[in-house]
Amino acid sequence: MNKSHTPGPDQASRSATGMSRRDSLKLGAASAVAAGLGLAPSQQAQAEDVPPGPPTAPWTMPLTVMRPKKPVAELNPPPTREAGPKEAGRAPHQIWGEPPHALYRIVVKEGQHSFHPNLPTQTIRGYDGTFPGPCIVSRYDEAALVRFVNQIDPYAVGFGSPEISVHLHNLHCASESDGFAGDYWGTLRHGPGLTRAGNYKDHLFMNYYAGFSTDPNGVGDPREALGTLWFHDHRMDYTEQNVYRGMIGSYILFDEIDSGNENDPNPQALRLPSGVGTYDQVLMISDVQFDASGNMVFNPMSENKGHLGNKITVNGKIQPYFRVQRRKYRFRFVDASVARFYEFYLMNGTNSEDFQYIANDGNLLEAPLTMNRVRLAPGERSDIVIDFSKYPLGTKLYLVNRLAMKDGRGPEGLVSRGTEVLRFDVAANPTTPDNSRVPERLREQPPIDLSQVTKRRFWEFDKKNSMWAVNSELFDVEKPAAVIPKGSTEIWTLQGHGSWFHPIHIHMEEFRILSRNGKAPPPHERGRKDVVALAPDERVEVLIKFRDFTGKYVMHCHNLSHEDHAMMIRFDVV
Ligand SMILES: [Cu+2]
Repeated sequence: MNKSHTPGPDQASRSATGMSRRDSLKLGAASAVAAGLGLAPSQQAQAEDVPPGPPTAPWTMPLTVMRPKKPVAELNPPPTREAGPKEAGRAPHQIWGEPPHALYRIVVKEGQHSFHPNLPTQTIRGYDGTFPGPCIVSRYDEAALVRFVNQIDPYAVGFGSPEISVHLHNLHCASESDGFAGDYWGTLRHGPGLTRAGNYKDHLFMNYYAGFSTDPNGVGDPREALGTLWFHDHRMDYTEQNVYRGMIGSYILFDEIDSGNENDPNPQALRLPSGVGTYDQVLMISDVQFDASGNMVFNPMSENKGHLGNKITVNGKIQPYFRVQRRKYRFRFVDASVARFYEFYLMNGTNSEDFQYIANDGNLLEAPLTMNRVRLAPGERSDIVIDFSKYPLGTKLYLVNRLAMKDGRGPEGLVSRGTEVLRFDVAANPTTPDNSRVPERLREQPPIDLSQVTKRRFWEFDKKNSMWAVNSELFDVEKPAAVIPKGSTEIWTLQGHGSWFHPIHIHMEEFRILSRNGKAPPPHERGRKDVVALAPDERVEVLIKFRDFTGKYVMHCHNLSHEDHAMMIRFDVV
């Protein structure tokens, strides 16, 4: 183990909790958790090295619809700028004025979850004890304060860690609320980024557009608006296990342009299909591995390749159906899987159907694209609009993943048939007129301006002594690999090596892809992004600014096994 990768203060005392992959490598294969590696016959083309899993009858239950979580009237004790006496020892909120406007309380705890009626109920660990966790709907004109209460038994056994660090993926966010990998906490233990353990931790999401601190009006740039975000665990060394066990949730941001109201009289409003939980649907995609008896398993000894499941779940269900009206719907895909890439097609019989592709990584494009596929790497998001008015009542359409993966190395290519993961049943005519639309112009993008670039940095993602490394170094939670003056604009070169894919995610700020192997990125990647899937030996150049907030952040591979296996850097904005 690299000496620079300092364990947190809790780790020496860890006993009953799950091992990290690094722990298990040290202990050797004999300590591996026994796991049945099952695979459904329909998925054999995707993972031929994994034996079949338990059969599950398709289309036996409806899609779980993600509806907005309700805020609470007050929190007790009330939130404060400095961490409260029973709160995990975080740094003070960088911005603190009026009491925040929407308060949420999310309890992180064990829960009983059914992925499918043919399988036994599983003990998951998630936000509010559900898989996936709740959906928070927020707006750019109001801050949200989310109190995460950790009720996981600090002596809990099995895979995963009772200490957590919640990251809201994609938010332009102050460091103390970003879920830094070393800021993990439970009721007994804490990571090196915090001063003490606690019962809860408040995350303040200001929902400011990037650039607010240099905008004379303090508003920031609406061209930087974010839309489809998700939160998940980020606890150093255990992120994969905690995410796999259920610590995922969604967060949606609206503003005046993407207002979440298809009947909005404001001429600025896009009037995209609206109503989170009605015509605006979050689809969180996770693959889960079940053994022959139908139990969810995780093998922390899977050679740190990346963990693949044998069943693909959509909002926590295997092959659900969704009854739709003959009208337009917005779907927000989130690849919440720990290692699996997807390429989804909308199949009508043997035809793959077109739809409007409107947002990549949650960011509306300048103009919609007509596409017939959604490709996602772990951490990526895509928003599409499907117009079901084209199809007669009774039509059944299937969302099919055709991207094959044998292991965590990366996609192998397309298979002809693929795996059906969700069925759309065109079941009714609209009960009210569909006033939604997909306008020809969506959201203007900030210009790509290279004149402000002050620094170039080079980051190479490769293996080093059987561990995943960045520039040959393992993650050092105490030491920044880059110290960046606030307000800087930089070009980062991300270089892959070998035969592995690495989906690279940078916290705090989005980037623009300047080139992929010297060529322009494909049209759907020309907006702002926060994850870029680096193909083997690929070189990607991105333009990125570091605005508004200071503190410690991370860049890492979003194949969570690679992340836990130290393919991560800390960078500090000062
Ligand atoms: Cu990777």
